[in-house]
Amino acid sequence: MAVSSARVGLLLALAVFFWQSIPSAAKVFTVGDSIGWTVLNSPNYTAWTFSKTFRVGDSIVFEYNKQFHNVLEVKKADYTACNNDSALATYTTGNDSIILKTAGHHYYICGVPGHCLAGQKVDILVDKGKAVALAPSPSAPSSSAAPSISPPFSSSNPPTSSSLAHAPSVGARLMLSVTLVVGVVTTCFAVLLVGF
Ligand SMILES: *[C@@H]1O[C@H](CO)[C@@H](O)[C@H](O)[C@H]1NC(C)=O
Ligand SMILES: *[C@@H]1O[C@H](CO)[C@@H](O)[C@H](O)[C@H]1NC(C)=O
Ligand SMILES: *[C@@H]1O[C@H](CO)[C@@H](O)[C@H](O)[C@H]1NC(C)=O
Ligand SMILES: [Cu+2]
Repeated sequence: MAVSSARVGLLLALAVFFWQSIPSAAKVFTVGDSIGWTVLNSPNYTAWTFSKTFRVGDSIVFEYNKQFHNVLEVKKADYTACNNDSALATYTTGNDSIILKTAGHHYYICGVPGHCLAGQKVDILVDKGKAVALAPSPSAPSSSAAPSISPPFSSSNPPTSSSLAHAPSVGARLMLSVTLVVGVVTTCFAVLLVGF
């Protein structure tokens, strides 16, 4: 009996393994949520990033009044020093959607004098090697109810276009897992009957 239990456990582990290799859907994060990108009431964007997991393929959206703010992607030193004169990228539309294409830190500040020093800065740490499928489009944010399961393999390589293929819907994932579980149970019975 102990041997059978071990076998069942192994098969269940395999099912979980396959389930995890199905990429989860990309998420869209609005920086600051409903508060947006601002200096009013000194939002703490470090606190905002806590409890969030950013993955390659996810997007962040900066929403702000473009008369008063902008978004600069900067290097770490410029993030720390609030230096606005060597931006890696500049965004000024007031509704900037940025796809997180690489793992590691992505530093953003507002370039308007004083704003970064007042806390309008955010360090987005993107998980290593945990790519998700691309969001359908920034205008159609993926459901936050989507399970956030990461693939089991770790890789420091940026995802290729194939790994950014559309993710199966939650329904498809459910169907797949049901199929897997049915397969596992059937296999277990077969194993028990043959008694091998
Ligand atoms: C922002 O929040 C983080 C995490 O809660 C905290 O460590 C940090 O001191 C806060 N910063 C400010 C300026 O309050
Ligand atoms: C950077 O700061 C200077 C003042 O120090 C300001 O005139 C300029 O507009 C800022 N640049 C950006 C891109 O916000
Ligand atoms: C930003 O753009 C998206 C579509 O790209 C739209 O759904 C959203 O309402 C816009 N937000 C603001 C504050 O304009
Ligand atoms: Cu600003």
